[in-house]
Amino acid sequence: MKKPLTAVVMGSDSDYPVMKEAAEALKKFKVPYEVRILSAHRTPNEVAEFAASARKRGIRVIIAGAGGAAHLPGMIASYTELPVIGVPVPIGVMQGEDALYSIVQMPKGVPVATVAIGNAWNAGILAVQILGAGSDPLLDEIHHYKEKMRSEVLGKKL
Ligand code: RP5
Repeated sequence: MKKPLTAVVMGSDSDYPVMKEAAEALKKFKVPYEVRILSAHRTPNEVAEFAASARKRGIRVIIAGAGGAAHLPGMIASYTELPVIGVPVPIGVMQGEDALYSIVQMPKGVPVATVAIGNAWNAGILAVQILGAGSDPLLDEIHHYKEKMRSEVLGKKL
């Protein structure tokens, strides 16, 4: 595996069934990534260390998913200048509404780009688009991906 350009981080292994979609999207575009389990509440020191050193290790975009109080994406964004994409993971009685509000309500100056509840695939695609902003071939691949979606929708028969 090449040196990772993207990190897919989640608060618990119980988030993996949702978060693996982000990894699938990165794989589709051949973007090298690493996957980590780090918890804002259970392993706060390791989260800080990971986020503060990510750029030095060559990471360019971080995808972070969490459920419930969901402080992981925001906490990572506090420790790094890299763009962070947050994924609200649906768990418990609130099924991700709690996580969505937590992730999207970052204070001025510390943004986290937030995708829909459970839509880790879109986090992966957005990460490719961010990486692709400096690379025309990667943006061309996104263009083809969108064209394919367009023809799939137009080709649907009821
Ligand atoms: C959050 O708590 C995690 O992101 C996960 O969504 C949730 C529950 O974690 P577990 O109790 O399943 O480890 O921090």
